[in-house]
Amino acid sequence: MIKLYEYFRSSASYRVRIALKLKGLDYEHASIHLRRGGGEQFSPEYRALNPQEMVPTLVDGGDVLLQSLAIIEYLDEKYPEPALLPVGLLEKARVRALAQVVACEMHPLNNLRVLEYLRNELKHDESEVTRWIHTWFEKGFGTLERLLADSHHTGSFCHGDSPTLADVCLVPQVASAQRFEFDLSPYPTVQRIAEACNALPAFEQAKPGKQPDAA
Ligand SMILES: N[C@@H](CCC(=O)N[C@@H](CS)C(=O)NCC(=O)O)C(=O)O
Repeated sequence: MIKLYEYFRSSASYRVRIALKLKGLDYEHASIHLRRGGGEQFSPEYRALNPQEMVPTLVDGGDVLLQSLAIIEYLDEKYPEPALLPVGLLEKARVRALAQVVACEMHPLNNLRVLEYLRNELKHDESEVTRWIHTWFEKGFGTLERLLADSHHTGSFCHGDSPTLADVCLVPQVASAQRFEFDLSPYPTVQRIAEACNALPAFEQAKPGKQPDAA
């Protein structure tokens, strides 16, 4: 049995949920509340599982896996249908690049620990923190829009007409932008693809508000 340690609002957890649901895999949900009691990710029990003190962590049998992209590629190799990466070498690289624009360049800058550091250590007020958040959304979504709008590989989804790792990363980032009231209207291709994804049951079921630990 697969067990996913996660938090409903965590976009890295959301990516793994989408992948599990696209592949039709059953899993046990384990809640790690990132805010309750100073953050359950810092408890000694959880730290023993994930020394990064972050969600998600996936446990498959006795094996512990960290990092959402590594987890998703593991699931994709172990359960190949439906494939989340295209076949060709260049096509795979394109999908991974789109996923990494989100996972490496956008998401880490607006992570909870970064925002808490801006607030609590550097004493920025909420308007400055919002400016920070929106700055990195603007850079990242601008990049994604150009990469998606300008490529003949883009179809109903980020790459062709079925969801890939790129869509699995894009949708949680769009949800996060909406939560932080960032205007997505300058990014019509991003919005169109997110809507196409959210029309699929796997994406719908993976939404933060649908999770057992949703506030
Ligand atoms: N690169 C990691 C990022 C994981 C991550 O940033 N998780 C966030 C939630 S989305 C977290 O646990 N934050 C806890 C904290 O900042 O204290 C992955 O893709 O799994």
